[in-house]
Amino acid sequence: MSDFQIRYGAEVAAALRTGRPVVACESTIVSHGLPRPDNLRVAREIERAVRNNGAVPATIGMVAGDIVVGLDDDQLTRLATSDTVVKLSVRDLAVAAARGADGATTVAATSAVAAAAGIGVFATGGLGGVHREAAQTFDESADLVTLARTPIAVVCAGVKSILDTGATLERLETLGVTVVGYRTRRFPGFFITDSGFELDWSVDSPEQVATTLAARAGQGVHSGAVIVANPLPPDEQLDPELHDRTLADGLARLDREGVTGKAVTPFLLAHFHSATAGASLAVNVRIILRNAALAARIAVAATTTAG
Ligand code: PSU
Ligand code: MN
Repeated sequence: MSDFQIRYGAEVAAALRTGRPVVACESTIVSHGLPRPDNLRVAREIERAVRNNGAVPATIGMVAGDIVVGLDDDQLTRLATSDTVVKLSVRDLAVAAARGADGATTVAATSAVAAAAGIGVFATGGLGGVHREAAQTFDESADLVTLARTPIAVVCAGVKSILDTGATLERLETLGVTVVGYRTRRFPGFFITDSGFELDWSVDSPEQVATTLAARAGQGVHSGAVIVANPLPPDEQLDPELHDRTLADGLARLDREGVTGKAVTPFLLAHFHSATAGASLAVNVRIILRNAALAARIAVAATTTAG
């Protein structure tokens, strides 16, 4: 019988014990955010990008009711290929464990588990946030409130462009979540380089992020997340016109097909991937791999800064 404590992959356990740099990676991207069979290949590439930049990857998910930090390849394969993997936010973790479920963790759940495991850096694609129809639906991702109370650095390409970016930035400000641009003062727009919104702060290097994290720890005043917004170079973004057209179609389909709640984000991502004949998928993969590489460099710098 499980005692429900977090399980660790052997390599991650050893790395945490010896103070080596570790980067948390999420599994919702793999199970619900990317189409099959590319998802498993990409999951492995994310881990390779972390390794190539000097850190140990800890992909987080739930296998048969156990929260696992550092899924092995069999477990990763199971979460990438099974049809019964549940999308788990923080509130779902205990009940899913009690049911012995297989689950993929969102940004919210992954960052909460990572922080509980003592991991300080997390790489993802784009955060969840305030949905465009939130004025009617109240649909705001639990990513936002969770990041407000979770001490972790999250490397992302902003919030997914399917969301209301301006409203999301306002909520992040209200919630006291630190947001810095990586080598830019423009907030990235996930599939596109520039969301059109300005940031108060930018950082120029992994070392500067590490110093920020050290300052936060030293001050002991603020314990929420630091979002490191890492834009795609303009020549690697999705064609903005194609983006806007695809988004308009996707939002209309949502409405027509009555998709709501936690199905909204996977539905819109899948719509993008099929409607752009894979162009958005290629962009999504580039986003994740770049973020994984930067997160690893930040984790390495944080180890040096702390030690
Ligand atoms: N970023 C991606 N692909 C994804 C997600 C983020 O590039 O699939 C997932 C994350 O797990 C995020 C979730 O936490 O979408 C947000 O879902 P919701 O809007 O239902 O909170
Ligand atoms: Mn939602």
